[in-house]
Amino acid sequence: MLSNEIEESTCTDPQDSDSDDDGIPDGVEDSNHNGVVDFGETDPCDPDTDGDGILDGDEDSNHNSIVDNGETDPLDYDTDNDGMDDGWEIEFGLDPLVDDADEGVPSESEEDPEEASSDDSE
Ligand SMILES: [Ca+2]
Ligand SMILES: [Ca+2]
Ligand SMILES: [Ca+2]
Ligand SMILES: [Ca+2]
Repeated sequence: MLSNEIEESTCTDPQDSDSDDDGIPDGVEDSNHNGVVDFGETDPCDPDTDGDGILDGDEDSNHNSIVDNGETDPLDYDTDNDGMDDGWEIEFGLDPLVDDADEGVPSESEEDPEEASSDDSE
């Protein structure tokens, strides 16, 4: 049985340019082509590298391995750091690129204490 040691260590198939079928070619995900998922690279064996429920190829919609304007970060499950996963935000109609954590949560606890004492008429 012939085994290719390099290919054996990863899931990547030389016959398949997109092993995890996330839309981004293996060679773009493993941008330095060393068979290792380095810092800043998406995993060519995992269609959802950050596990936020959105495929890498949907986050990096133009498949260039760069987080462009309007794209979520395939390496950050919470691109806008508002505490909600990108996939969760999309599911609930929020914008994963906008911190909308306190949207709809009223924070009107500030009342002017001088408003209460209005007995000093002119
Ligand atoms: Ca891929
Ligand atoms: Ca993802
Ligand atoms: Ca991109
Ligand atoms: Ca978020």
